[in-house]
Amino acid sequence: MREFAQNWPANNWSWDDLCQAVGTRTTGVRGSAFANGQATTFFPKPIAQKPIAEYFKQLERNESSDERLFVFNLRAHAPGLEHRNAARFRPLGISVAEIPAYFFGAPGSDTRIHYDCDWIDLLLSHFQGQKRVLLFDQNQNDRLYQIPGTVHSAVDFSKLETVAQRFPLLSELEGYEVLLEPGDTLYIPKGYWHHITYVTGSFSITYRIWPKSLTEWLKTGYSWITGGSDILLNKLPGVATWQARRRAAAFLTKYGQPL
Ligand SMILES: O=C(O)CCC(=O)C(=O)O
Repeated sequence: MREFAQNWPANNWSWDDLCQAVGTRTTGVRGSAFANGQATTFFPKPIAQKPIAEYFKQLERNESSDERLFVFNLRAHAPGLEHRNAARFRPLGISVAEIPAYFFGAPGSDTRIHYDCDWIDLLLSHFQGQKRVLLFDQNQNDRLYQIPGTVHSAVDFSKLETVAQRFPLLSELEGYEVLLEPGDTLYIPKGYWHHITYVTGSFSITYRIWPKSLTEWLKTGYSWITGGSDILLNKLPGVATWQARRRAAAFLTKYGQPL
């Protein structure tokens, strides 16, 4: 929806406003899961701790790096800003949870291809710069080399040219590509794979559309329980390594090649 979020307060925040709003708070910035050996990990782990305002200034200067803030709680770090947008979707007949998830990225960084584990419709509104999004339906799972038991693919989409030979089914992929500009909102249906490339320093806010039927609620509730327990279990010593080994073995069986 081109320009849907053009009148949102977030579209008027300058990098200076954002720096002032976060003050001297610090946070962990995330990097590329593939570069940091986290290809089978659920959530990317922070690669560095830094003042949030310093990171925002890097984005303003458009400094290339693989640093991102992923599902960032800007509301907690910048309570002085207006974070309520749920009512803005009402004219469309859409009811969303008033729980904004923020995503910041430097030019050249990317969010690895995945689909959201809670099996829910998403609305991603974009601000400040440009972002390229690739979208794929669930019927593309095998062509995307899904890692069994995860919402992730074995393919590093930031290096498509170099990895294409290793993953021949990629040549049969069918999907969508869109370049988001400030004020645009993208609907990502439940289960849709998304790969995000930050073309310039920019940020987005994602809202989740409440499930509409009992069946949808049951599926989302089940995904919250299984996804949540997976995240917690992986924090236990040894579990993440054991899971990685199990997933690598399942991948080899399924695709006849190592992960
Ligand atoms: O914009 C991004 O970097 C990631 C967005 C995303 O994964 C989501 O909204 O679920």
